[in-house]
Amino acid sequence: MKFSRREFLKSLAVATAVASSGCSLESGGTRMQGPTSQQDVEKWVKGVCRYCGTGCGVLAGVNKGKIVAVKGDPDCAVNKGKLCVKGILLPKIMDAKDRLLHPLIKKNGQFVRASWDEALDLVAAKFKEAIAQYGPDSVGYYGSGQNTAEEAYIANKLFKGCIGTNNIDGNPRTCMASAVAGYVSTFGKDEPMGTYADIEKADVFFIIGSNMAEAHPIIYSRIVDRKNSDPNVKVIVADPRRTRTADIADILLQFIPGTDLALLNSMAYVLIEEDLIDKDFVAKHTNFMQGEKKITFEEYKAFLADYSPEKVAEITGLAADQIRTVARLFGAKGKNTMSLWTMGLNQRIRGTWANNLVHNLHLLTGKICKPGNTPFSLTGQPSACGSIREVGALSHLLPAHRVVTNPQHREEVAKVWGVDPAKMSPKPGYHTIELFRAAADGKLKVLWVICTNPGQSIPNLELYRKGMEKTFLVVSEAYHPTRTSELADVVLPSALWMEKEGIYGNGERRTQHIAKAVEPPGEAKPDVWHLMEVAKRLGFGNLFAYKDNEEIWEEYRKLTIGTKMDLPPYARLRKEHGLTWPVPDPNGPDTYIRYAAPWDPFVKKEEGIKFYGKPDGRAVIFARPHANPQEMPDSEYPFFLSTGRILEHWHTTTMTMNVPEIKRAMPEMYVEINAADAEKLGIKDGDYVKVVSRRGQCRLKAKINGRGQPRPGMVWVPFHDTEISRMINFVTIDAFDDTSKQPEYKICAVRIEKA
Ligand SMILES: Nc1nc2c(c(=O)[nH]1)N[C@H]1C(S)=C(S)[C@@H](COP(=O)(O)OP(=O)(O)OC[C@H]3O[C@@H](n4cnc5c(=O)[nH]c(N)nc54)[C@H](O)[C@@H]3O)O[C@H]1N2
Ligand SMILES: Nc1nc2c(c(=O)[nH]1)N[C@H]1C(S)=C(S)[C@@H](COP(=O)(O)OP(=O)(O)OC[C@H]3O[C@@H](n4cnc5c(=O)[nH]c(N)nc54)[C@H](O)[C@@H]3O)O[C@H]1N2
Ligand code: SF4
Ligand SMILES: [Mo]
Repeated sequence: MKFSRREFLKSLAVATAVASSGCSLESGGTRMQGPTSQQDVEKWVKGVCRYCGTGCGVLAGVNKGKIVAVKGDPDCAVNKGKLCVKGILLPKIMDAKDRLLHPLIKKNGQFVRASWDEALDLVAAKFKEAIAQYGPDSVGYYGSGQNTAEEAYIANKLFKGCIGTNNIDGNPRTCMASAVAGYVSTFGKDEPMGTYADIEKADVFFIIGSNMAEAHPIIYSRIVDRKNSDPNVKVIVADPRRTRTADIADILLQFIPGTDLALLNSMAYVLIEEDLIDKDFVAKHTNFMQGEKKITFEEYKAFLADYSPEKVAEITGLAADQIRTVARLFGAKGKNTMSLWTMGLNQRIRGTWANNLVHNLHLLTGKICKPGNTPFSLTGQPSACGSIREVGALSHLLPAHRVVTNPQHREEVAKVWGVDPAKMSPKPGYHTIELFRAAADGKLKVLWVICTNPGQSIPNLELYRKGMEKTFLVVSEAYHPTRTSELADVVLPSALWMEKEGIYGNGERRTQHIAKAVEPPGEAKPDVWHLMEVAKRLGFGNLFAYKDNEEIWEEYRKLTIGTKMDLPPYARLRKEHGLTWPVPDPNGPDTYIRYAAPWDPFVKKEEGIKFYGKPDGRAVIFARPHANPQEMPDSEYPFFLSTGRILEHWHTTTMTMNVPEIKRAMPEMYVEINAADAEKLGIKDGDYVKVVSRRGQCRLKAKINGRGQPRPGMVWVPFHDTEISRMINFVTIDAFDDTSKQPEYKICAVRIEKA
């Protein structure tokens, strides 16, 4: 099947939005020019797109101190000059009328303008007061995969090193935590072994729980190009909802939500039954485990007996033949297979296990650590890897994949930070749901939120918004009001993308530098400055006496040396167009594939492949049973609700609703209903309906046969809308995965009522 450029553009919904914005589309399809003609540009400044984890390199065109155009960086290996609609329209987010220009303090329920000193003194006083009265664990921090690495590093050092609390978590908990737990449990180390360059080498794509056509459009465009280049390339899409991504699928597995684990185990069953496994690889490079217990291959095989395609057909709603066909494609000898997944697997109470089971398929077939063969978890935010997973800015982590519970790790970090290791807490801090629950329970006295909007994006909002109101809430934001800043006691104006310098690390281990191109408006300042000014006022000024971002980075880089996550020097990042770590020789090459010679500098030629994250160098194939989601449909709440995103918008839309072309194209969110269900309920496209759960409700327009089509019994809502009556997180559930602590945004039970 050939998929034309025209169809591709249609599938991305870029054509309409871009046409109305006056941008021009070149023949390359996604290669577009910014809103202004190039003659108006005085200089082009190198950066990275502000939005998704794809990490497209950009060049920002500056004229008279403003960013007037953005184009794809032709020298960035990720996108080679291409950008999607959000990237191209970035200049429009900069001068929006709701940019916050000066600090605000809430007095008697009203925000009033304050000076920086007044605001920062108040923040520091509240921190001091709470710490003195209730101890360091009465304060907390909630950060973001959209922070720069420097920002996250400084926050981590301030809270974990100086204040002495591990209550520092962030939105990657809602996003990547299950991927982290999956990589760490299977391979002993976080982050993918492959890179995007595997796309051009793969013959079979297994895309599960990812709508990359809308969420990672440039990666998707590379898969479209690969498919067009070779008629033998096969694409399998596994998603309970038919999405734009499925437009290029040879096989679409539209199973019952939450049944992935059964499907993945059944694929393993078929691989073994049909002798599609690589026995040599399995013997040399893997162990089998059930929980903490080592098991034999025979015991693993016995575990899989419950997952014959016939049995799993019943669980998943698929046909047994479909499962066999997909397993055969996945395991085909001599073919390269790449799996890609995102939130459909991660945002689940069995998210970690679902990740393990994808890794299993690659380990059983030996389709791993070779070009085109890789289990690749797509990262959502532009620097969830670079700033959170690598910097260790979650409540259980320390820099360079260290953990707070390990005394040696604390000691190593304390030494570089210049703090007393005895002051660092050995106990993991509150993870996201615990953090907001502690606020609701009155245990958390002060919470600082930077570069994220939890007042809209965390689940079960009714409860947690009340918590945010109760606690002393400090919000560093570029825009105001947002659904979080409206609940704040102090709002600090932040410099936005390219109004400050910083490092982002994308989903393929690529570290990239964003240069400062323009001054921030009004009194807005970089978040790193907010943090260091408060650190000074708390008496830690001597530990934060950095001259510039480069000094912060070089201190952090010390913590990566010798960890096999060695990061490159700042000076090099400024000049080059991204490097994929490890880069152990500061002037040497970057790393295409980890754990494998000849690419990984830590694996000897004679070793071939070595999973060095594990003491015995072997990865784990886990026996993990299928289990139902937390909340299953019943007679009162008969539908599965799932939630996610659409191409045009970014999360809570503080940025994308400021782009007139996008706002016009997508002004309001909706609920997708399967056509047969809608007919039964007497609902027509465009009718308003209520989506009601045990926790709350929304009133939304019904969308039938739109760009996403859920299977019968399932409805789907984008979480972008800021109007209270359409904010779907009043409806979602706050159940979370035991291991990763990631919430189950993808599944809860609802009923649909006519409204
Ligand atoms: N345009 C745009 N792009 C973005 C973002 C954005 O806001 N806007 N955000 C970025 C971020 S932070 C993230 S995390 C990524 C997310 O990227 P994705 O995960 O690709 O996007 P989602 O729409 O959240 O969910 C993906 C799919 O999961 C499916 N799904 C639901 N339930 C199940 C299930 O039980 N099993 C399986 N297998 N699939 C299921 C949904 O039907 C949906 O199509 O996108 C990134 N890119
Ligand atoms: N129902 C449902 N809910 C979800 C999800 C889902 O699939 N379904 N997905 C979850 C996932 S994967 C994610 S990643 C989260 C994302 O959720 P959030 O992180 O809460 O959403 P964003 O809109 O990205 O918030 C970023 C905020 O930072 C501000 N900002 C932008 N640049 C800067 C800056 O340089 N400095 C500062 N200080 N502020 C800045 C923006 O204006 C915006 O308010 O949502 C989660 N919530
Ligand atoms: S694919 Fe992602 S990183 Fe690339 S331009 Fe679009 S939003 Fe930006
Ligand atoms: Mo995310």
